[in-house]
Amino acid sequence: CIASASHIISTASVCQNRRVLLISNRPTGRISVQKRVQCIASPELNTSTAVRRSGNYQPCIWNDDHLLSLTNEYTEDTYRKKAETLREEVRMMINSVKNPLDQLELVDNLQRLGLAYHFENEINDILNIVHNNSDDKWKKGNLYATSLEFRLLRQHSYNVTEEVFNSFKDTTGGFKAYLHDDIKAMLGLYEASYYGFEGESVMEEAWQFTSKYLKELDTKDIDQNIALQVKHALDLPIHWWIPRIDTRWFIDFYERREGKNHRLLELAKLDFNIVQGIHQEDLKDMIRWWKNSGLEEKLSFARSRIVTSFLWGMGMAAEPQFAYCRKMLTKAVALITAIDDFYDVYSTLPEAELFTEAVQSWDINAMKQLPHYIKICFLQLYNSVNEMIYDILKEQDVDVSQILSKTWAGSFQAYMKEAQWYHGQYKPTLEEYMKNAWLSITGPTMTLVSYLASKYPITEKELEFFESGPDLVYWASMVFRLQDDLGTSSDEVQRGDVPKSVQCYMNDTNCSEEVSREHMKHLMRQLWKKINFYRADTNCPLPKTIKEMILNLVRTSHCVYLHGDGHGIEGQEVTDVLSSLFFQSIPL
Ligand code: LA6
Ligand code: MN
Ligand code: MN
Ligand code: MN
Ligand code: MN
Repeated sequence: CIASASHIISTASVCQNRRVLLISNRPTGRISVQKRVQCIASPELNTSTAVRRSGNYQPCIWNDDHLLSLTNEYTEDTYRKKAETLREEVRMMINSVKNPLDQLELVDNLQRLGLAYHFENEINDILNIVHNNSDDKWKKGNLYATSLEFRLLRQHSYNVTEEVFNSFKDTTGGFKAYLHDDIKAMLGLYEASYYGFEGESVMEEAWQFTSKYLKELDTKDIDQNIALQVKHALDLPIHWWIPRIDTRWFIDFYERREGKNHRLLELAKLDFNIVQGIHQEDLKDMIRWWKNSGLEEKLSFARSRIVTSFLWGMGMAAEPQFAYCRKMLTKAVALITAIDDFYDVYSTLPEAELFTEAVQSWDINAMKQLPHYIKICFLQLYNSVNEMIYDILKEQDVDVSQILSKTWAGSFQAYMKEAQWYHGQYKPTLEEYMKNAWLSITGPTMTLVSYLASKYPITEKELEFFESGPDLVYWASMVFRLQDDLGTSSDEVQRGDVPKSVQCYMNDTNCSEEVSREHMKHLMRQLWKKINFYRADTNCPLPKTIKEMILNLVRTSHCVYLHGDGHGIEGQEVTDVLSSLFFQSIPL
């Protein structure tokens, strides 16, 4: 129930707390230096005798040299030209479609085929026309059409009410039972229900009604294309997939369709391959950077995950023009992954304290106090972040050093808190845990990096927005954390770590792990309603694309952790996804 979500994760108390964590000025200068010297003298800092855990992480499964040797014919100009010609043909086709339902289906297809970024004007024109159309004959009594229109308009932040579904409900208030005969409509309503806001009871009921139906559906006797669609939708709704993973799936799906448009399909495949060629070059850059950093060899205890790190960067910013953004995000994730293992697995508590202080001071002089083995990691972080600060100062004349270093420090302060809890064998309640865990998942850092590295003109208003600890980032981070815990906490707790959300809730309520996991899934869906709301909020100064990147961070977490710990353990499912996204082109 919704009440339990707000009860367990109280917004007000968390909001107050997070402001402090984000912007507090930590002691600097002489006082902390003295403290560090004391720490060095303590026996716990003896790096050779400390008791250390192991993450038991395997080496990265990708072979760097092989990946660096890849070449891609789709980076050639001939394909670009071919795509340009096809794009103009498709544009003419789009403009020739006049029936509202056909127009909406076309918009949906364009988006799911990964082509929306070429046709933004056309799509906006169609949605405007449909939204302002007072004639509703085309959708009256048609749940499929009504759901499609609702989903697309909500996705694009139009003001639409859940009341459009009232005519599909019977006198007792439930959805009409005969709707069961129409799988396509049920699927449509299911997908639409993920765009609900908090307190929208029709939307909640739509989800209950359709998800139960789809889960129980016997797919043996139905059209196999629809069966595939149902499975894909139950894995994740459209709203929660990383667009590009959905696109790779949808291209195959669309190809099997009866009434497909061959031009559209041809363009989708070609565009996918061209963009893949761009991503491959970005990824190769990142592999070279990571190899060159030497951190894989130097930090033997840490995960070396440059390819999956790139998945996060690509997941947040896939479009060709965001190469810099993708790369900055990839670097951030690769470093966060390694430093997270330092805090969670390898370091002693005093070592972790020194590292946290060093990042807080953002001072190269702090390096000399650090245990030797982690210096190289600190310096890589320091240089990478400063390099970004430099690029932005050079290109935009804006100094982002304060906000960026403080936000990074905020993530590590939250890591530190978890380390203290672990070493003190403290078991937080779920509420207490989440007050810290939305920061320790590094959502604020990742979203700030995406904004700063997007190359959009940086404005004071937007910087203030990020500094204020915005709700959009907060709720996105909450879902990201819950999803990470669902994917990783079994191993974490076994190896020795703080209880994560799943375990905290078990401690709080004495429930089984299974019940707790179901509760977390329930919470994630409820919290997405807040994300939907704050994304549509007109007070948010961020460009639409940046808001989309914030949502994409959450979506990437859903995809990476769909079948367990795709980031740390790199199971077959994630490996297959990575191959299909980055290494296998689609045969034309
Ligand atoms: C999560 O690992 C981790 F380190 C990541 C890099 C993935 C999520 C973070 C991003 C995208 P783990 P913990 C920056 O599950 O200790 O160990 O916070 O994270 O649960
Ligand atoms: Mn490797
Ligand atoms: Mn960890
Ligand atoms: Mn951690
Ligand atoms: Mn985790």
